[in-house]
Amino acid sequence: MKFPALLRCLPLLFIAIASHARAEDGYRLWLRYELVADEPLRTAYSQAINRVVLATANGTESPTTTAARTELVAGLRGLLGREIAVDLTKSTAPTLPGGDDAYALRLERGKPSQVVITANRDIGVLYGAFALLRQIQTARPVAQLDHLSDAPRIKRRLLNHWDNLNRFVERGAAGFSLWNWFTLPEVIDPRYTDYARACASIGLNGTVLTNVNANATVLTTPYLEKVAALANVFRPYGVRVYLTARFSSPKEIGGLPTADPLDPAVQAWWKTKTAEIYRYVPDFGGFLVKANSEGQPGPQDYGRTHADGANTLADALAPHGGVVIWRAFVYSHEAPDDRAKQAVTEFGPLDGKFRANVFVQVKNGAIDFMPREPFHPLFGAMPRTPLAPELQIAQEYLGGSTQLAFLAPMWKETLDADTFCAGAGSTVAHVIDGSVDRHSDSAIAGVANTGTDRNWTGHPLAAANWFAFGRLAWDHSLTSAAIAEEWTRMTFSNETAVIHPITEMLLASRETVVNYSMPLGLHHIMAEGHHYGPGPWVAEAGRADWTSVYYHRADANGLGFDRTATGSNAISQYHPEVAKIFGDPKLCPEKYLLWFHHVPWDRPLASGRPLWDEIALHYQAGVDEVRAWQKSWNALAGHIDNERLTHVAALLKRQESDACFWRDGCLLYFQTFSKRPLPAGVEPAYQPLEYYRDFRLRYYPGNPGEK
Ligand code: BDP
Repeated sequence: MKFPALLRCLPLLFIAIASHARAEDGYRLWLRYELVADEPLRTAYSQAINRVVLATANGTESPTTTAARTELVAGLRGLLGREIAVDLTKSTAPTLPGGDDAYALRLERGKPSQVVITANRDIGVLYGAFALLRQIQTARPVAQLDHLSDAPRIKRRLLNHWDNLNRFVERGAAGFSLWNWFTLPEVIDPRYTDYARACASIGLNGTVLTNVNANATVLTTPYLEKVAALANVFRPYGVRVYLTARFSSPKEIGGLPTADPLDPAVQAWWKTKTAEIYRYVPDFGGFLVKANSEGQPGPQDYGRTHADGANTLADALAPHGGVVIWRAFVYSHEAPDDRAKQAVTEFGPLDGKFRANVFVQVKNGAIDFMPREPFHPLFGAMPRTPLAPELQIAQEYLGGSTQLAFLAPMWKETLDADTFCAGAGSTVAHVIDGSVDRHSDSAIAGVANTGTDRNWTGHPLAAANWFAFGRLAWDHSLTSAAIAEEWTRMTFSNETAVIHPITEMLLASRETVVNYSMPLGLHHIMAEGHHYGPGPWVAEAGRADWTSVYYHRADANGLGFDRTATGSNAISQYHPEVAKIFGDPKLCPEKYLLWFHHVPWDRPLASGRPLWDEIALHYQAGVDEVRAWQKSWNALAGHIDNERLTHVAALLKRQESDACFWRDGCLLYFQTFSKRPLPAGVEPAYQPLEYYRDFRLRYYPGNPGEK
């Protein structure tokens, strides 16, 4: 090639290199559709799938069947390297069990052989399409395609975005909000479609676009136009839009003198506003409300109850088929009682007082998304009210988008916990899927970890949490291991040398974070404001229950919050079967020990070692585990792309130093009470206590207190 010709090619070459470099930037998430590497398997799939038939109730094209076809054509082209026709037909099969979202796959080994996806509604076909692609992506045997059928256990599977209208994401560490409110509704970022595809691929079917610390502006007409534009993009993917409703909206944007939920003018305002929303978004899901919590307005401002507030909104939504999701995350610094008890105290008596289209949304634990919490006692305490668990995908207290913490094991711990509310086996999962109390509607929410970062979630491995939330929302009986493996295969490779180390790290990671931050039931000992690092010394904050000393209660005698009858008696809020176990320090699982008990420093634990030694060894174990991951991660060189390899390696380095910071800060501080030496095997701190105590971490993303 002559020189000038080469020059002419340079831009092209650059694009080629650039696009290669971007090939594994994480944007495609788990929907990568790379050519199946195992040739015999690819051939077997190619022979089996000559055509895909979408069999729907009426056999006609819709935006949803088009989405399914587009996904299948592109996905199969990538996976099998072939163009495969996707046709539509009217289903003659009987209705599938499992409702609107159910699907069934059938492999018809004729000539040529084909796969038929049957569903009750078009959205089921889309879920079936993603299931077919997932089978191939995870290298399952072809025969499994036959009679593969599924249906979700929970009806409303929602992401909650804590996104502000100025695009700041509260507790979000992966960039700005995905929603570009300023350029909507004219500019439709293709990313909105990819967001909906990602959600649908894991079965999510709703999204609350705005922060629970709500801004009434989103309910004004110009913003409803923007909301409608997003809803239009999401609709073919079965993702319905919900909004947070600021309780004082009738005053703030409605010009009324009050927001009293029993005031007829206020009720009329909500009815008119809701009707307007449905004109823009005919399938609008409903309102999520944080009221009388952390300074947010609410019905109690007018001497009314949470039920009064929720019911006013519920009455406005009912004619349109919408729901209210009312949060139970309430605690008041005026109430002298243990913060862990306040939700049950306030909401328990309201059971039976909510309209039929109201959910009460309950965080997995009674404090606040700690690395480990026992299940929230409200699960099992409100049989007449459908409860929606609120899980946090964003790792507010588990290292944000900087540290690895795969959360499926944490969520499973809550979902599998037995409340005993209707006898043994009344697990949280069965309470929330409606089976224990026979509720016909059910919901689950995950606080999203997405943002404008190219890879959506900041940490390349944090996408596993978005994926895991969707998969568990669909089927809470899936194991963490199965989810981790699926995600790893889809996101990285089907090579054993890749699957094993990554799934091992994922599955261990949450416990590792617990070990180096808040082991043995310690909780809420993080730094104030950003919540990223340690702050066991925090003794003064806006309110007592924002301090750490309120929670760990360290003194010369020991450590931990006595929540038994001799203390706050929070255990009495659990069913007696559960209270018996949590309330007895000998029976209480050690992982919850300091949550429920104040334990002397020298009391021997199960290992025979005294509490102090055990705590110190947990902190050290956390650090050691991160170091072990660094080794196994680095061994992936050559097996995975360099881009993600180096990005995660760098993040793990940071995680190791953060883990040491947690260990050193906490142990030095607690040592001022225990007055005991570090046991053998625990490394001495790098710095004196003052260094950790005085350290100021600036501009941690997502911290609403520091903008
Ligand atoms: C806490 C967060 C705060 C949220 C609050 C909530 O620190 O930013 O607004 O929960 O859930 O975890 O309302």
